[in-house]
Amino acid sequence: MHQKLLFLKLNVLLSGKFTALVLMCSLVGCKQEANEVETDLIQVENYTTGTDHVQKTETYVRIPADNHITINVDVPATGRYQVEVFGSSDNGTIWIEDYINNTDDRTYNITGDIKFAHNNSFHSSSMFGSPLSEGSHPFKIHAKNDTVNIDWIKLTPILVHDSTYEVLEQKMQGSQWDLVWSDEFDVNGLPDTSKWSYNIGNWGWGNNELQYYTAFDEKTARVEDGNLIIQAHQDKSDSTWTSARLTTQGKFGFKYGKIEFRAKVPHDRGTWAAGWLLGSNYKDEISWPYCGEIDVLECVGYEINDTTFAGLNHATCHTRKYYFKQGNQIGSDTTLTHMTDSFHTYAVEWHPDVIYGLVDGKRYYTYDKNADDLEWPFNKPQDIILNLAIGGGWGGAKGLDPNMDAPQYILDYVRVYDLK
Ligand SMILES: [Ca+2]
Repeated sequence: MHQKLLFLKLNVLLSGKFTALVLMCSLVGCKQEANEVETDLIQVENYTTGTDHVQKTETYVRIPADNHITINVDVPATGRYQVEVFGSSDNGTIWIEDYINNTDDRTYNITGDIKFAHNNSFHSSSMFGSPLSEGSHPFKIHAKNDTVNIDWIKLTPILVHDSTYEVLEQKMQGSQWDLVWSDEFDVNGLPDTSKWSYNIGNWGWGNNELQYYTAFDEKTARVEDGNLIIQAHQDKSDSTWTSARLTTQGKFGFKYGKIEFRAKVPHDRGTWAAGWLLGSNYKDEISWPYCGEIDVLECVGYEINDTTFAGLNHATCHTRKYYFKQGNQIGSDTTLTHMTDSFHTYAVEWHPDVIYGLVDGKRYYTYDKNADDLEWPFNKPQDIILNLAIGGGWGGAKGLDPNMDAPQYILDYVRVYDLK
């Protein structure tokens, strides 16, 4: 029931955010993994294929904008990784595509844009939290905006995937809702580690989101006066954002039931608050959307009026048959008042053959079970996730409010019920 942590690499420890995580983890009794997973520098000049304009020297590869190379990378264990690149560019960035088992012809961007300082000298640049499964992966390294020179890349494990947890399966026959699991957020301080673990990093989370999710940091996630507060902050020196993403992954999986989030959401343009469910068998981008996703509370700031706080909540199910990258996801929205200054209860009733979305007890969304696993992966456990993103394909579609100052996503409780 603990997170296995693989933290001992010196270059990881040199990062302040990760040093804090290691220290806090030892305080709360997480176990550090003794067997360090070793990874080597991957010399990119040994690439297998490249587009026509790629040039190779003895020590590095020159990739013009909109070109790429493919190189095989051995991932030693399923988990989350730091992806470090040693390279240079004047105005270019790179992004890495995991091309493993790409039978769907999708784009598995596992790093977002990795930037370089504009001085054209070789240096190291990293993204954190990339989800990868064990095995040999063909990576496509893409250059964007300008030519990029790359000498090597390196993967360092941050967290090994933990798939051992308790599954709570709810009965869904009867007329009375009965509480089976909750966090009422009534003990001040860091969130309860018997219920929540942290997703960490800044790899873009599949949506080009801007924030770095930190862990064990009361600045980004704390319980205060009966509520969980997830708060985003912008570093004034380098303009980067931090926030938090909590998950029951590795602690509790849920199958069926009513799941409620009582929450206030931020109204600032550029924010994206979410309370949702993700299939417990998610382990890398290839496993999504086969694992299924049920979005219960999804509110983007630009849809919420800055004065009245009236706006929209969205409920959506993503499955291999229907999901947003195909543009055919099945969702619905509902209008609400006072979303930022008063609590509303965002809920889903998940039955073996149908999912309903509700706000304040009023049903506004239905997703029906259909033929097969591609349409209905919802007969397997799902994890609960709470996060506040900044920017990204949806939340950032209208830009960021330049005056936004430390927006808060406030949850009074998360509750799971069965029906009997
Ligand atoms: Ca509470």
